[in-house]
Amino acid sequence: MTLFNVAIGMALFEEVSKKSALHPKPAGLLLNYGTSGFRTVAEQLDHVMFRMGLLAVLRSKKTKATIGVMVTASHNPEEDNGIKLVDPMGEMVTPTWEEYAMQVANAEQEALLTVLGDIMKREAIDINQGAAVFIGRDTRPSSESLSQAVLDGILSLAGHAHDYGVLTTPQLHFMVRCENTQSRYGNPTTEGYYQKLSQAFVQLVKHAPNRTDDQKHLLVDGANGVGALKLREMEPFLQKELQISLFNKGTGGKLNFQCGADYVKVQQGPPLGVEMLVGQRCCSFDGDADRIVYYYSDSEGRFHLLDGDKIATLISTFLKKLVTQAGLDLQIGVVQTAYANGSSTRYLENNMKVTVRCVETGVKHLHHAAQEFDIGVYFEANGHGTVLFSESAVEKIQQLAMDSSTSDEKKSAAQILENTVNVTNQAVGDAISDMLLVEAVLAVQGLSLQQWDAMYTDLPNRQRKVKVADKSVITTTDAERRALSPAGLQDAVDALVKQYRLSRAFVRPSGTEDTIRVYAEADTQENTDSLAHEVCMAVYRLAGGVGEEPQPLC
Ligand code: G16
Repeated sequence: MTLFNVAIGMALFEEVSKKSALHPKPAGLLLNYGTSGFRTVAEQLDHVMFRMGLLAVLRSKKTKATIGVMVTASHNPEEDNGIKLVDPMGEMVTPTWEEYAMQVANAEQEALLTVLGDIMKREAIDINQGAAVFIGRDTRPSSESLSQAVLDGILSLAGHAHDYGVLTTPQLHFMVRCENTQSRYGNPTTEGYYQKLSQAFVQLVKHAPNRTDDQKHLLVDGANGVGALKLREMEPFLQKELQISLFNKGTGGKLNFQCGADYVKVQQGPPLGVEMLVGQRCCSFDGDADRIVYYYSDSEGRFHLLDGDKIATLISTFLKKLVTQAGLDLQIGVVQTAYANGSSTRYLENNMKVTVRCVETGVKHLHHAAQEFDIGVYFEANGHGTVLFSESAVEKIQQLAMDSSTSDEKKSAAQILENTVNVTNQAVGDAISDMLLVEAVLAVQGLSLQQWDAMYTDLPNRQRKVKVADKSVITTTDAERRALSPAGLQDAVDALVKQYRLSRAFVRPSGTEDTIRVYAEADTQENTDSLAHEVCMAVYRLAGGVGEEPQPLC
């Protein structure tokens, strides 16, 4: 290092030291970089935000690319908040840097500069390298001041910041990807996002010219979050090809409270505030619009949920048909987690004959696994997912779409595939993009919601939570399908599962909430609920349950 560099480094670190005193860390507070970043009550996060601003600058210097920082706690209640770091292609930050994030966030005040210096040394970061960071935030009351703390962190290390203000999480991921591909992926503006996705959507629905107004009509529950705002902004770009009735717009109700994708998925019932008619197509976003689930109620008042598994099945079936019709040699794979309904996995493997992989919970794991296919469809059952098209797959599709010597049938399939690529936010799961994709797939195939639902029948399933003193006592293996500790827990789960037909259950610590999650499925809802309750009791007894014992569902 030259003397000049040392001088610059010292001046910067002096500034960091001065500014970090304005964002002090509560002594002894330790936080985990969980499934999707740091997440806890907003009051505990100011120092984390400032420090993630610093880390984002280092990551930007290291990658020589623009990095993203999103202030959101997604599906969590309004009083929580959190932060997600976004890598250059719009994907979640790489695991080594999650480790650094924890070291930086958890360093006591006086140790912060040493920790930063160590990371710079280990990663051979050049202090003179420029740095750029994009910031976005959701609509939580705490998000504005927390994103200001991120900005302070970036500026104190002399990084260049572009603060987009309120954005959906997937929009921020999109901006980062656009910027780092020199706009080949799209323009890094909200308008660029609306234009790219809606143009592709409008092209796709041209293949379904006779859609009625009813078929164009969709009810959307915005979870009282940013998705509602952004969907309103996007509507004019859709040229009336989608007519949206928007509920839970954030004008009165509380974020994610009795509404939104997580609520609908877990409760297996409609959100508050949506006026559904029999058979009407409805969907719910979550608080930062990175998840979506569909649903309707039938003439007997029964609620039907079409979750991430059903979305993955719909999309992969569509893609497989098109790839075959186009005569392209592209391998399609579907990536799921342990939460995937057993029926969906069986349908994909046995009927659709596509490769299915199961990975740990967390988009970062799914995204990575999906990259191994020419076309990788990944969805968590909770509605978080997207489709990844490899560069060579996109090239083959584009060439065929322009090939004047090919048959009309092949060309048309390739053109539909090309627009499918463009309507998809390949950076990350995106409720708005997924909604447009599902709407287009239904339209092009002339499928009703009921026909989609009938592709396979979900096994009854139940998700529950158990509060324990220390969630880290539960560790898991085999894509979180088996518990390694505490001793005896997995044996207890195995013994319970054996008592039911078509049954399966697992337990895992949540990476976004302070709780243990329990999943069960079996032949009937009654048996599923009974199994889920017994597994909750086993967790409570063997993993240090606190508070009231889990109660059976009535
Ligand atoms: C985040 C992750 C998802 C994960 C969910 C729940 O979603 O991005 O991949 O499924 O948390 O994780 P856990 O069960 O570990 O709490 P979101 O929408 O909250 O960002």
